[in-house]
Amino acid sequence: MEEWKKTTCAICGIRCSLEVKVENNRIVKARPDKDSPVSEGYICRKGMNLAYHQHNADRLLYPLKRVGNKFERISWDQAIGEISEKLKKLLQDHGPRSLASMVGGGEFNFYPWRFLIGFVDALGSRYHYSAGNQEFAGRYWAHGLTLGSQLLELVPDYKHTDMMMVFGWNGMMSHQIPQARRVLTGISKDPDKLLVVIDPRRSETAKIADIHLALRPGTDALLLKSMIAIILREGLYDQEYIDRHVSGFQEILPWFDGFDVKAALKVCELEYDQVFRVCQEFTKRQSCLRDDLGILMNRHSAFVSYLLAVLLAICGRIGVPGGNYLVGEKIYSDPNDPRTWRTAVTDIPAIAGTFPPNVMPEEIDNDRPDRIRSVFVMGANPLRSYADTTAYEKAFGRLDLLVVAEIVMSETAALAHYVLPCRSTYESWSPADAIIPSTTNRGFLDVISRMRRPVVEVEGEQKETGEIFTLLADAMGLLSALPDSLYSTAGSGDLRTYRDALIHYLTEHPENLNMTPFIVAKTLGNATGSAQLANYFTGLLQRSRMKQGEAARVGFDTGPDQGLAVYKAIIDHPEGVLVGVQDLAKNLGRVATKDGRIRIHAAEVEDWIKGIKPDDEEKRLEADAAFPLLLMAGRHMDMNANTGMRNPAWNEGKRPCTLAMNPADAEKYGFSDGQMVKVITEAGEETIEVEVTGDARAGQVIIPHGFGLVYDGVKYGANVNRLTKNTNRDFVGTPMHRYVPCRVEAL
Ligand SMILES: Nc1nc2c(c(=O)[nH]1)N[C@H]1C(S)=C(S)[C@@H](COP(=O)(O)OP(=O)(O)OC[C@H]3O[C@@H](n4cnc5c(=O)[nH]c(N)nc54)[C@H](O)[C@@H]3O)O[C@H]1N2
Ligand SMILES: Nc1nc2c(c(=O)[nH]1)N[C@H]1C(S)=C(S)[C@@H](COP(=O)(O)OP(=O)(O)OC[C@H]3O[C@@H](n4cnc5c(=O)[nH]c(N)nc54)[C@H](O)[C@@H]3O)O[C@H]1N2
Ligand code: SF4
Ligand SMILES: [Mo]
Repeated sequence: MEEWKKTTCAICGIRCSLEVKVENNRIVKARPDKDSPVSEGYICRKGMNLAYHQHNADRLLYPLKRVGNKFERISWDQAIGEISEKLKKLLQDHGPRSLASMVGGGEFNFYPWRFLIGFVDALGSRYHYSAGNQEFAGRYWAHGLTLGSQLLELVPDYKHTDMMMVFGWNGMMSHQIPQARRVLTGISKDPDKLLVVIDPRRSETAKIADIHLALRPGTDALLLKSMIAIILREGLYDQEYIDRHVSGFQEILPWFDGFDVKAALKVCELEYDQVFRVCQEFTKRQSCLRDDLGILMNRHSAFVSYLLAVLLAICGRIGVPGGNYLVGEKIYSDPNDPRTWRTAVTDIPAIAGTFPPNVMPEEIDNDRPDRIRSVFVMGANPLRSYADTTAYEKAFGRLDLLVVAEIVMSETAALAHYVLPCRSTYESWSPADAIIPSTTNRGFLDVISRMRRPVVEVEGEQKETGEIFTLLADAMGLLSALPDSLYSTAGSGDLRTYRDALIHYLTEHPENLNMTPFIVAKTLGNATGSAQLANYFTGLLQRSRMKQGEAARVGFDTGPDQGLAVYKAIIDHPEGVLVGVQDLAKNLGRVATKDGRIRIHAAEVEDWIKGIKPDDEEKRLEADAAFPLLLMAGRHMDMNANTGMRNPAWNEGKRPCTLAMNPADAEKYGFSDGQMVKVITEAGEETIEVEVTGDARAGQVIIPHGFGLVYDGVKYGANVNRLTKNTNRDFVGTPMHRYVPCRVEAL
């Protein structure tokens, strides 16, 4: 009999609701879930091919220990015992600063992060490296200054907007907002709406734009400074909004005084009239803005994010219908606070509590006594995902302890001392919603929750990541004796009595509050078979004990059992349950600066903004004779899913990993389609096949990321991060992957 089970896609951060067909414990097909209020029947090619992610030859089944050049299968007891002994010794000899965590992109199975981070925190280290920091650090930094919180995002209200302006985002390929292709083609086709795309090349999104500003790569700072200067000079800004919600307006005026807009736009290779028209439309319409890696992983990353916030603020587009709404948490790692940890060698402060993967090799590969000596990796593959594979190989070779919690034998796991096999998303309980607010076409930001349940059984000894780090925490002596009441109520099957016992225990022992996830995992998790489900339950209880704030619960009683009722509804409805509605009229109340105003003047940016001048930028942009082309190192397209789709069979018959080159460059340098070439950069070289295509702008070549994986022992495609130098980064540590000087040579 055909069995379709409801779950969600874990291949990108959007997490569309899906149904999967399971035969003999294998996912054989995936289709969109039409019942889901989140994705409303939406799916993309990656979701359709989910089975390649779940079932592949590299899946890990047992704990492994490296002995010489080989891995040996060991028991869980041995793995946990040996890792904890080694770690205890390292911490004793070198202190907590010698330990770091590394978590990945937020795709797949993001929920267990908290266990690794909680584990490392409890051992006294604040060195949390994350993929998020490698893409968003600049934005976090800018939003910390302007909005008072590094984790507040400006999410476009694309349902009500009549103009979406896009900087360096190729949503038609990468998604990044729910149902991206539907939304973008909808705006594009509507004669009353405008889609403006700012991208050096004719990306898939640029192709459907009403206006495409094909600026020269790396010149967004000049363009933004020009746009703001135009808006100020022409009086196009929203004075009433500024008076009510913005601080520092008068103070920023001198930054733009006398700025030569025409000369600047010439450097950007853009027409003044066209940019002027975009400014007029943006200020007169219910406009919103969306930016992404094209600017985040590019020159002046953090400052460009700052200018975007200034642009939105002076046009009155934050927290208003059709504009950008504030979504996210209140977190600010103040770089001026001595309690904020900084990296030892590269002196980079934590941003939103995390550190950039770009600097990790330097933090390990040095001779300081406080260098990093042990790293725990979970859900990340730094040996393919982060800049400078060569630097990583060397640095990881110097670690005393590298533990990788993975579902596959990744390139990073292959270097580990211990590899711990995790259950995949489809073998565990894992909440689907946390990062991206679910926006449906009901017209406001609904809060919808979904919980994924196991749809297939494990075929080996894999454990939930939450359980693995609970075992490690216990072995490290971090879980003090817990009262019998927690075990007995956990085993009773009555969640109410467990809840009461837990609240009682934590009230008596507030010092153990930060160990709650592990306490819950060890008691309720063990009794019910899932550390992650148990924690989800207690998480909901906590929320219901708090005031709901903007997200007033819909349709649930507000009594003491509210959390339990919500929990049951979510378990029963994997397609999603509406648990709250944000009051958008109060959205601007989320601004977390001291006076509650969007702060557009900050001393930190003054010198830089003044220094952005056409002549100086032109000089900085001049190509080095040895590296005449610009490599866009990493393209997010339909044939990659970061490093999460290892089996190359899902792309059979396609050309997934090529060097995209404009026909003009192919002719200039004498390359032909299909020819094998060597791409050379400051960091290294890699061999790849040329694809002659208008997808690349003249002077620019493109390689996707997520390839060069060694699947079932064979490498396929080029590893773009062999070509990226870890030191080619912004001051906050973000890699300049969209701006890598290179040359191409025939083989
Ligand atoms: N040059 C270049 N490099 C890039 C980019 C680029 O544009 N250019 N893009 C970057 C971006 S934006 C990102 S977000 C990063 C992402 O890079 P990473 O942070 O490395 O994340 P992923 O490749 O998404 O997944 C990493 C690992 O998680 C494992 N995994 C999957 N499911 C589970 C699970 O349930 N449990 C556990 N423990 N592990 C699991 C996968 O097997 C995979 O090996 O790549 C970056 N790398
Ligand atoms: N299919 C697929 N989808 C994915 C992923 C994947 O691996 N595969 N990964 C996911 C992840 S983790 C992420 S972070 C997102 C990333 O999603 P995106 O940021 O949309 O991905 P990119 O392909 O880097 O697209 C950025 C755009 O910026 C443009 N660009 C390059 N240089 C410049 C410049 O100087 N200025 C401007 N204004 N634009 C420039 C590029 O031409 C490109 O069209 O994708 C997610 N979705
Ligand atoms: S958009 Fe993302 S979540 Fe949705 S099907 Fe595609 S890969 Fe999966
Ligand atoms: Mo990403």
